[in-house]
Amino acid sequence: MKIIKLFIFSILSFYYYYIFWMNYDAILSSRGSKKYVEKVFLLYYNNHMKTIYCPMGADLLNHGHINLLKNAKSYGKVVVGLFSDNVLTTFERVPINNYENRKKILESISYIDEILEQDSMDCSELIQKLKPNYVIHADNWKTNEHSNIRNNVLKTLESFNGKLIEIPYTKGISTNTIIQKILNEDKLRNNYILKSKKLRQLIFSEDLEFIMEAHNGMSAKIVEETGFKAIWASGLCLSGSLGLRDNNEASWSQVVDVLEYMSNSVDIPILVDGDQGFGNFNNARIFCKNLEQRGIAGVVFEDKLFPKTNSFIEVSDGQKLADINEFSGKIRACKESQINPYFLVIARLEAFIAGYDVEEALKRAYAYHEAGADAILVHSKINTSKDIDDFMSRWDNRCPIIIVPTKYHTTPTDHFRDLNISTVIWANHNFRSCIEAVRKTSKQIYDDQSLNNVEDNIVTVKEIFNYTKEHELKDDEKKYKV
Ligand code: SPV
Ligand code: MG
Repeated sequence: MKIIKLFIFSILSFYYYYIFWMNYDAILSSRGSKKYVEKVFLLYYNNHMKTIYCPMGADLLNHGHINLLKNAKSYGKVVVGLFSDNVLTTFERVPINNYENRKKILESISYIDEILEQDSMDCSELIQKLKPNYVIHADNWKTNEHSNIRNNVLKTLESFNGKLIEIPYTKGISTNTIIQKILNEDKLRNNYILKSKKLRQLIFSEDLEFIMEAHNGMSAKIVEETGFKAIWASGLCLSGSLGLRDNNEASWSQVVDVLEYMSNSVDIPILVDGDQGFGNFNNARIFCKNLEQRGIAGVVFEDKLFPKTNSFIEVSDGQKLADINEFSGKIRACKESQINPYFLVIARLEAFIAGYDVEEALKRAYAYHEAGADAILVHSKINTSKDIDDFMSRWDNRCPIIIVPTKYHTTPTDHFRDLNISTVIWANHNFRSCIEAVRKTSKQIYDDQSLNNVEDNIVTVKEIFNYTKEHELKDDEKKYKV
């Protein structure tokens, strides 16, 4: 027995002597006995602790990584196989933090003892080299696209009796989830910018373009579904649908409330009829700010006085125009305060409506363009295109011209093309057709005291569900409802 003990003691002594000798220089180069003890302890630790290998990308570190590393540390010495930039690029995307950055961040984590660069998604090579006692990984690779890598790990571990420990995957905080959140936020912001960009492209395009009226969320959806590239949120129709006069009876915030429903209902841009801006330059720019915040693409302001009167209503002493300088200041204030660089502020000429000639209209158009208006809307209430023809024969095309041919609807559309008009607004026809349809249906049911004669002439209830995407809520209920 004594001999056996002596034998074991000699072997151990030789072993420690060997470690000491192999690391002689390193130990002697450290000064002080504390350092010496630390070094010897470290050598002992490195040679006796179990080795844990954790492969990871650690691009955006989150508490899922920390949880895994803490777990690994409880088993022994933790070696991280940190994927090289090449590996991350091939299996996911160009890393947000490059290898050097990722390594530096990991080096500050006390759960990690060593970091090795791993130049392949497959872990077998490093496992063969390290012969770790354990590989620790989150359990989601059992079922995701990395299951084949897991199988290789198991096979390699088998050859030297190593073990795979899988810890529950920390849900909802992966690098991809974080990136998706950032992208979604960006998408939201860009979506608003994009809508203005789309409207700008439409108005500045070489071709004659068309914008269709809508007055609430549902009519906006239908306009989009039809194929129109943009929506006119008509002041007349929006206030009319609220049962109000087109005399600024709806406050600007009530208008904004309806616009929010419309904007949330569609992906195509909305051009808003901003009347005369609900007051002075300050009221107009506050209105613009609220439009921008709701993803409205642009606004048209008319050079009249508050409260405005619809252009087709005869006023006893005539429609009154705003002072040209006051209105120019309003346009300038809105242009200078916009945040979305593509947001459009369009000046609407009411000179023809108020009985002025083409000279007055042109003078104002130049001034408003000079003040920063992106385009000019020329309005007319006569039943031929004469006002527009006169204006266009003198206009030097310094910015696009938009028209609203409600009263001169018999003019062929090709004529507007020939005039080099940029955009035509079909300003109120959906709302007028709604009134006609509602009137007919109401009357039929009232007269018949029955629904039987209307059923075939109106949409089904299911069509309402289709427009409001009931099926999506059903899918979400499966996902979220307990
Ligand atoms: C609107 O649609 O509200 C308009 C165009 O401003 S018009 O009614 O023709 O004045
Ligand atoms: Mg209007």
